[in-house]
Amino acid sequence: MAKYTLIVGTKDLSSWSLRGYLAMRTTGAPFEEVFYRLDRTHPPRQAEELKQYSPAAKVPVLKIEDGGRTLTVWDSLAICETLAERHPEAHLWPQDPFLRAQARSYAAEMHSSFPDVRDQLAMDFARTQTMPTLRPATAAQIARIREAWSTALAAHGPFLFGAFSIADIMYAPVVSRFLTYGVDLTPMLADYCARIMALPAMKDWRKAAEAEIAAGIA
Ligand SMILES: N[C@@H](CCC(=O)N[C@@H](CS)C(=O)NCC(=O)O)C(=O)O
Repeated sequence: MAKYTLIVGTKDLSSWSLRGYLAMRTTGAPFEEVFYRLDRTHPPRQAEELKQYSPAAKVPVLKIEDGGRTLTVWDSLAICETLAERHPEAHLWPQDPFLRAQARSYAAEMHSSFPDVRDQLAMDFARTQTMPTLRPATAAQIARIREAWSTALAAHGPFLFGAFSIADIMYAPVVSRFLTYGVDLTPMLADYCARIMALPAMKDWRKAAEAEIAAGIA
């Protein structure tokens, strides 16, 4: 059996790590977790330290040891894709090709877009924060996310494409951000956010984020 090692950053803050973690948990496969405390006070040192895990010097990173070979996969979407391929039984993508193509569009849009939401509503998983004065670009990106979620949930539900998939994984940190900052949500979107936060893996992530805050490392 393959040995998986997932390197994740500070759980209260590392939105990309959360995606890798959710994908790993969804497979049901055992894995070892390596924690790296993100520290923005010394970027060169951090980059140097992160290079021991991947050439991109970012988390998450998935190390796979299988059949005498070792493979390093970095970038959350590549980790999701690799795990989907290695664990077809986990149905990380929808089984229907039409829905799968749409779910891929959602995941890719999330992965490549919404820079102002990331900047102004930074993930702070286990805290609540005051909503900042939103730039027009941030407000427009929030509106786009609300629209995307509403369209998918109205057509498929209870997750974006029916069963929980990589599309939901990619948006899970946005769910956390929306709740942290109190973004206005319709009842359908509020239910969706509650459903995501109730996932066992999200509850475990929250416990760890709370422990980081209590320990003064987040
Ligand atoms: N596109 C990457 C982004 C990864 C990323 O930016 N990770 C952040 C933590 S959330 C990081 O490692 N930052 C460390 C640094 O930039 O020094 C992904 O999808 O995994």
